[in-house]
Formats: sequence, structure tokens, C-alpha cells
Amino acid sequence: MRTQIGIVGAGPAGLILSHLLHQRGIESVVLEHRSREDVEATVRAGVLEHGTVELLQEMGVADRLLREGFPHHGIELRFGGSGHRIDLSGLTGGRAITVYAQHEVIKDLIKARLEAGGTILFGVDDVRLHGLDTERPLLRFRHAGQANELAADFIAGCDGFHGICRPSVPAGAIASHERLYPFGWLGILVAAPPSSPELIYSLHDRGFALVSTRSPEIQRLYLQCDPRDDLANWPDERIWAELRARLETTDRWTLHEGPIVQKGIIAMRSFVAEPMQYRRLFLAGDAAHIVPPTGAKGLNLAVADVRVLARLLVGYYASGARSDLDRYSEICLRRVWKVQRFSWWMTSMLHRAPDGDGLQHRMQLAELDYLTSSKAASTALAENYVGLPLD
Ligand code: RFL
Ligand code: PHB
Repeated sequence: MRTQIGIVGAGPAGLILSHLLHQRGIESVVLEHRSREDVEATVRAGVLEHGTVELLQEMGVADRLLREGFPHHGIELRFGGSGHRIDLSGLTGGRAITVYAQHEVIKDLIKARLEAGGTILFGVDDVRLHGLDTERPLLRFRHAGQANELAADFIAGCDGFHGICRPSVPAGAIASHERLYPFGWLGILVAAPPSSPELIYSLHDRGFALVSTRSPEIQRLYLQCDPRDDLANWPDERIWAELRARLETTDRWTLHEGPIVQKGIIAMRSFVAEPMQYRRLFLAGDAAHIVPPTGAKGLNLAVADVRVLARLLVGYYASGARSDLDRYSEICLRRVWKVQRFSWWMTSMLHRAPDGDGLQHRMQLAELDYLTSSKAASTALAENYVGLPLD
């Protein structure tokens, strides 16, 4: 097989890149390790930035998102037993976020790709990258029991943090910056209506908790835990007791409880690969960087990367000049580092460090107090949360 852009990974990065390229007359083939059913059922992110929604609209893949997603114009920061609203829209000239599950975005994108005649190979194994230093890079892989080859002009590594593309680059060509946090999140899906019209980020003596939603019938809740903890240590009753304690207010707010339909523990890390390109390989999304989920930024950053990559590839095919394409990493990393900083800051402000002392906790409370009482500080939070302007 031969194509212009060989894309590894059918997550948000790979699918959006493929569809954007198609809409600008550039061909691609997407190779995905998992089955379509698995990709469409994996529960992850929920918060889409203003610019992400606009891009999906421009691409014509946002009909269901606009019908079924929930625009949110504010978030609540909760500490010391009371809630404080950050007026996202009021502070950013009317911008907002939309709560719509990542796997719903994925379903919409796969449908659009296939209806447009796009090629996504699901269930692909043993993807190997060859000839990155040559004019003709090659992807070798197994599909339906057969050995296959895909020749391409360029390869887009959209295969997530544990993918094969980043490790295929010769040692020393890409540096990595990494921090693992000493806490993780236990996330649950609950069959109960939303407890609050807006997301609640709470800091309590016992640790962080987050109230999010998915639909009028399903809530998404998270609580800080030990990243190495075992789900067996978290029977439903213990989860509810922790959530009730960490979200308690002095004004008798109540958490809507219901059957827990899914549970999982995730580790938290900050990671950046620098540069995000090597010769004919471009890394995008989680393959190039990971943020802790507190700022709700991972998916949005993946979208920002591939928007830049698609534009530069269009420029390359129009002019034949590589100079702009070679600036891919430099253009993306300006945003990546700002988003890393924001995600690290939100995380540090809202979690209790296992070895943290009283001084640190009091500083966090003072920061939250400042943030929720200063228009300048709230505006800085709001403009990052709804999304910095796209390049
Ligand atoms: P993905 O989604 O990981 O997709 C990569 C795809 O590549 C495939 N793959 C391979 N295919 C072929 N060969 C190989 N060798 C392969 N190796 C991997 C995988 O099967 C997969 O389908 O990466 P992408 O596209 O870069 O997208 C990134 C986002 O998925 C991620 O950043 C977000 O989910 C992060 N995130 C959030 N981001 C937000 O913007 N807002 C949020 O509210 C938000 N909440 C979250 C999150 C992530 C979470 N978890 C589970 C880590 C909440 C959670 C709990
Ligand atoms: C989610 O709804 O899954 C979600 C919301 C906000 C975050 C992270 C995840 O910061």
C-alpha cells in the first residue's frame, strides 16, 4: 500500500488529522492496534475547549456534539466547606467549555472518516517504522494474519503515550522531560443525575475530589488516591464516604449517589518529548506529551497539535518546501509548555501531597482564596481553562 501520510493510532489525534487532511485533498491511512468496538468504548476525557468545539464544527463532525453535549459557562472551586464560582464566560468574553465524552467524539470521527471513504485498519499488530531517514518511510505491520507494508511520504505518530513511534526514534534524537506525581485518581461512572450544574474541583484535608457529568443520567466523579492502590481496596461504600467527606459544604449541598457502573485508577504524570519530530516522523498528542488530568487538557492539546500539523502539511504539498514543516515542533511546543504549566499548577494547588505538611496545605488554601477573590487571578485561570488561542 502507498499513501501520503501514514498515521499510527485512531485516537482523537490520528482521526482528526486524517479527516482534516482529507478535507484538504491529502490522503492518509490510519493503523490502529485495537478493535473499533474497543476504541469506541474506552472512557476517558470529557471536557472540550472552546477552540476544540469550533474546529470540530468547521470539520462538519459536531452535529451530535452540539445536540448532546453540555456547554458550561463556569466551574466551582470548593474548599473550606464552601463553593466559589469562576465565571469562565464572563471572564473570557463569552467563551465556554463543552462536556461531551471523548469516546463519543471518537464515534463521530470514525463514522465521518468511513463515510468519506477513508481507510482505518483496526486490529493491526506489530507496527514497525522503517526508513525514517530516507525519502520513503515505511510502516510494516500485521493485519488479519497477513504481513503488510504501507509506504508514505511522512508518518504521524498519534499512538499515545505507550505507542511505538516515539521509541522508534534513534536514541538521543529526542529528549524527554518527565515528572510522576505521588498521587493518582480513582474515577467512577455513576448512574445518577448530575449533582451540580457545573464541574466542582474540591480541595479537602483528605485530598482532592472532582464532580463532572456525562449526561442527565450519568455522573463522572474522581477522587485522589494512591496511584499504586488496588481497586479491591475501594468498595463502593468507601468511595461514597470519601466523596461525601471531601465535597461536604456548610450549606447542606448533597451528592447524588447511585449504582457505580465503572471504576478505574489512573496515575498522573507530566511528560514532554522535545523536539516532537524526527526527520519524516511527527509525534502528536499523548505520543509527544502527557499532562495530569486536573486541567482537562490532554485531548485538547492533541487537537491543537494535529491542527498545526495538517496546516503545515497542506503548505508543504502546495509549495514543496520543507522549511515550515520543520517548524512543527517549535510551533507546538510553545502551547505544550504553557498547557503543561497550567496542568501542573492546577494539580499542585488541588491535591494533598502524601508528604506535605500543614504549611503547604495552608498555602494551597491561601492560593484558592486569592484566586476566587481576585478578578486578575480568576481571569488567568479562566482563559487557560477555556483554552488559549490556537496558533
Ligand atoms: P490516545 O487517545 O491514547 O490514542 C492513541 C491510539 O493509538 C493506539 N495505539 C496503537 N496503534 C497501533 N500500533 C501501536 N503500536 C499502537 N499503540 C497505541 C491506541 O490503541 C489508541 O487508540 O492518544 P491521542 O489521540 O493523543 O489522544 C489523547 C487523549 O486521549 C488524552 O490526552 C485524554 O484522554 C486525556 N484526558 C483528558 N483530556 C482532556 O482534554 N479533557 C479531559 O477532561 C480529560 N480527562 C483524560 C481525562 C485522560 C484520562 N485518563 C484515562 C488518562 C480523564 C482521564 C481519566
Ligand atoms: C471528566 O469529565 O472526565 C473530566 C473533567 C475535568 C477534568 C478531568 C476529567 O479536569
